Amino acid sequence: MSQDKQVKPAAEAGIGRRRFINSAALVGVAGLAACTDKPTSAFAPAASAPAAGGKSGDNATHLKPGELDTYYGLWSGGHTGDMRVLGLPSGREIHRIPCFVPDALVGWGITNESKKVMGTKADGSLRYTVGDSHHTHASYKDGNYDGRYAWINDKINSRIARIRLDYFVCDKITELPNVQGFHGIFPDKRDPVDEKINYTTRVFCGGEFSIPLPNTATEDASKYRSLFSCVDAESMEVRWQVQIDGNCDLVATSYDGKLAAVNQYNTEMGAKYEDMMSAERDACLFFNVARIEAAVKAGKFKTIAGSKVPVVDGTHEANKDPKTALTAYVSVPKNPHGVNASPDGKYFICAGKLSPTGTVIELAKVLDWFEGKLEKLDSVIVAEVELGLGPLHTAFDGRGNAYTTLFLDSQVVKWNVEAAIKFHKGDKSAKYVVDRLDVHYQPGHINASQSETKAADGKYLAVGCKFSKDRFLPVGPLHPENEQLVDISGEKMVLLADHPVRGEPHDFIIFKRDLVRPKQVYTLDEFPLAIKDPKESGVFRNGRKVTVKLTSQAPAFSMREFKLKKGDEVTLILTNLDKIEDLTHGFAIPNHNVNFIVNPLETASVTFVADKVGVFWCYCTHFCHALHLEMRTRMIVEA
Ligand code: CUK
Ligand code: CUA
Ligand code: CA
Repeated sequence: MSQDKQVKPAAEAGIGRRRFINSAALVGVAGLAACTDKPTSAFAPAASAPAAGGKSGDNATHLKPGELDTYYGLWSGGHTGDMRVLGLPSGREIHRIPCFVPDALVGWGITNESKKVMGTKADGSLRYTVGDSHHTHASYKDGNYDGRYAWINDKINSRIARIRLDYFVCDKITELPNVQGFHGIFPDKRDPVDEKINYTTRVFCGGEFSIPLPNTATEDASKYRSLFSCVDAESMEVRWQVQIDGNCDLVATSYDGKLAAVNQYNTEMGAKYEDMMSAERDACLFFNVARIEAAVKAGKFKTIAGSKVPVVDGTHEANKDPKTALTAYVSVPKNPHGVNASPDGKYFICAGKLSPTGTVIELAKVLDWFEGKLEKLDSVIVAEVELGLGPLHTAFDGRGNAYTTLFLDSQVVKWNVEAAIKFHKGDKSAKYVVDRLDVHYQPGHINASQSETKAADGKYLAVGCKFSKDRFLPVGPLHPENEQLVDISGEKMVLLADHPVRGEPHDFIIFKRDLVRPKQVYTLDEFPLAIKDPKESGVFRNGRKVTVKLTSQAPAFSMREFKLKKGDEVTLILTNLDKIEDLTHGFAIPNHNVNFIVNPLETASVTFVADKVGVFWCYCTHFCHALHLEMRTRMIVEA
């Protein structure tokens, strides 16, 4: 970082720097947390920064009270397994959408409806209560977001969740069979064959960890394999998988729908990090989507024990002939991390991580190779240029510039892709590095407004800094992450703001607010169990199984008390008949582990055993009315 002049950008520092990162990168990574350099005041948030959109002189991130943000941001929640919704440029967190982990506010993992989405064991308890979400992406139409869905991964349990962007709720979760460490995720941007399908119908998922297939206690790691999975965007079923050599990390897709790619850092198929970084080069692995689907249709697949999903062979051995190949392994420098698609549709950029380089791959040439028109696969690489230390992820401004995070340098480097290609071709006068900006500290993901769409608008850049160190008031040993916002509307990047976030978002997308049309009131028809009239309320007994039907209308529940017998297995269904926007009620039962909310015209249900005799005041937990505290009903459990 430039406040510590000992560390120069790699492009200036030359070959010695490259050697350093090849041999000592992991030592460098391990030492980061102990880094003690203090930022100077020059790096404090720029109060007088020019605002994106041309309003110079005031801070673009400060919205006046009542003023709305112009962009939505969808952030992954990391270990909290949720998706977070931010407004930008203010950076205000507006919402959290629970997916993989129970959430006490809405009763996620408590209500029967949410448990069904999350998945349960035979005894009705949740299959998993932990998650680890990294990547979030949304559905496309005509190369831009269409506001239908977003998806998010759970690395721990290899689950993919879908979020409906009309209600901003998770409606489906699928567990990928025979995959461990499901990491990268990216929807396709259109169909590779059918002209009419110009929107997302598939979501691609990369398996990062290799395992024995089927999973046995095999110790020889060279026998482990990874799978690349395709999930149907509508049904959320796994359509097919590809067995590959090496592993998958991040995923990118092309605008023509023909190609998907993953960066591979463990082509060595090592089980220890020393083994995983033993080769000088790894790969960016391309998938020919139409050919894979044709192979599946033609029955050229196997299945792996315990799963019916077709698995095609994407290994080196089976894909030597370009004209029939399903996959192409493009050699890129050591342990690459991100792979990102440029908004002009021409390139994928693979960041070096353990190499200080960014690799630019021309997609037209990859397609030529698959047609047998390109002799050497290596010639799909049109640039491999030095960017700085520890390049990870890349964003774009739609004006030909790429922005790559440099984890070890704690910088963002802005570079011009066409200039980098010229430089690589031999024109050493081509200055491809446009600007460098210190960020605080050790950035991972980066994304610009509309970056991964054809409508990249080059206004804002968000940088997910993994370490915040001294940027916020200390709160004990656990520091927040620092999400920094940068104005990229001009030639120079301008740091606008720091936003603390709870650990640990990895990835995020930022898009214009008019691309989604959220509904703020449900309709009763969305819910098969809806109680449409308070008169349908009551206690309905079928032996020990009891159904309690209840509605809410501020400030009362439809029954002021209801009676049960000790030992009853109770299913309580609650419909909120208030139809006014923002009028949410809660429902809590003391000592029964029940608390959930119902939004306007929403229905939710819970099942529990009334195992204690007594009076239990069920009360509204969500402030709704002047008589909110009085909004209660008595559950009377008799012996
Ligand atoms: S990974 Cu976290 S910084 Cu899971 Cu996308 Cu690169
Ligand atoms: Cu209903 Cu508070
Ligand atoms: Ca490697």
